[in-house]
Amino acid sequence: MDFSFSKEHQMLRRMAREFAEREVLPIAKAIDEEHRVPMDVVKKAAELGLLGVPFPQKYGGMGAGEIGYCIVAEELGKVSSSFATIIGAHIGIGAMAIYLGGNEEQKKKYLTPLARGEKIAAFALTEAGAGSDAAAIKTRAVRDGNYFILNGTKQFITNGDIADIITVMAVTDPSLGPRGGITAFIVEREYPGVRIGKLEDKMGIRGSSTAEIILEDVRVPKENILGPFGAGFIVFMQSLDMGRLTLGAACLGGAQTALRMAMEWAAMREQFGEPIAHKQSIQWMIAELATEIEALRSLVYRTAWLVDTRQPFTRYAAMCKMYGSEVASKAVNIALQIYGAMGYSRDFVVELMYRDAKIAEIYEGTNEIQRIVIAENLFRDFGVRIRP
Ligand code: COS
Repeated sequence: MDFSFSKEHQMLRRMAREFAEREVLPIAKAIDEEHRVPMDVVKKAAELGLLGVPFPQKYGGMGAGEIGYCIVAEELGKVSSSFATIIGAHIGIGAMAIYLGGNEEQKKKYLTPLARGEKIAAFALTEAGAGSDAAAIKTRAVRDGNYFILNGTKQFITNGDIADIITVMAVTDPSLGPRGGITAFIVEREYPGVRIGKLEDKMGIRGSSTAEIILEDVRVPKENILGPFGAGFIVFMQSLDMGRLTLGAACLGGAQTALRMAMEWAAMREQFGEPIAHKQSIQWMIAELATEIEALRSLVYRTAWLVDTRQPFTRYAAMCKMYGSEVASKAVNIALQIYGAMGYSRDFVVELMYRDAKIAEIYEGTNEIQRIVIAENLFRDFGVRIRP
């Protein structure tokens, strides 16, 4: 399986797997039941460098690129979607926005402590009226001398309540829309006027937190503009491209665990005097799922390679997210079906995995939005715009 990975990447996988199995797996069920973010384990991940995997060493990162980060996301996804979500929101979109859009000074000041895991990041785009329609945000940033005054409410923000540094998308010119009218800002949690509102009580990924962030007359220095003024929509879309790829990697991990568990159960569970693995109906489910997992693995690592070799990858990241989440959902559905009534019981972890899987079809852009992104990208190659 690892034939094309470098020695360093293979070592990283071993380290991430060992960490995931030793530190995360044993608490996966408890953090779901207690609806608790395991900050102690996040700290241990930081000590190993796992909170800065793709970022260059000069900014406190591991320098392992997107391939390295996908490896870590896959290994974490195997044991806990909650934990993979915490790390994904921190690295994949929160800190990533600073890496992609930030200037040298911002990278030194903000990315470095994030990559070292001394601080935690969140990515604040979504609002009550702006989910799939990201450009419909209402959060406003108005210039006041050397500052911008931010007002608005961000919703469903992963890590919202634990983040020290929040990348925020706000409207700076309502007449211009996503082309020039939206600017990205780096907001410190400690700035006066930043408040945490409602904490979501969720169906799954309950070991991660999802919070409302309220911004009331928050004074943000103009040095904290992320990327060119008016280009915040692009910075955020580019960050989402990265996040979508690594979400696909986490789904790859989750799907493999579901397949393994389904097979172990099918080999052990006897009905009609023999293991149910002897039944063709079970074999077909397993064969089909294993094939899709292999296809997903190829898609994820090829896309990561495109990123690391600086080639266009937007459409492939959307494919990773869409296909990955659908394979993961199918995998947990098959595992639960094979477990039967046992899988529906909270005594077994399959029930938790089933609840955890659904969100990947929704967050970081619904799978319907991913289909639009893929189709638009494909038609653009033919010189055709499929939207007005
Ligand atoms: N990379 C670089 N630029 C991008 C881009 C990307 N991935 N996606 C869009 N842009 C650019 C476009 O090229 C366009 O500029 P030009 O017309 O000059 O080329 C500009 O941004 C506006 O793009 P578009 O017209 O496609 O904007 P829309 O408002 O129609 O929105 C979608 C596009 C639907 C794709 C976007 O709103 C989206 O991704 N929505 C989902 C949001 C999401 O993922 N939410 C999850 C919550 S955050 S975890």
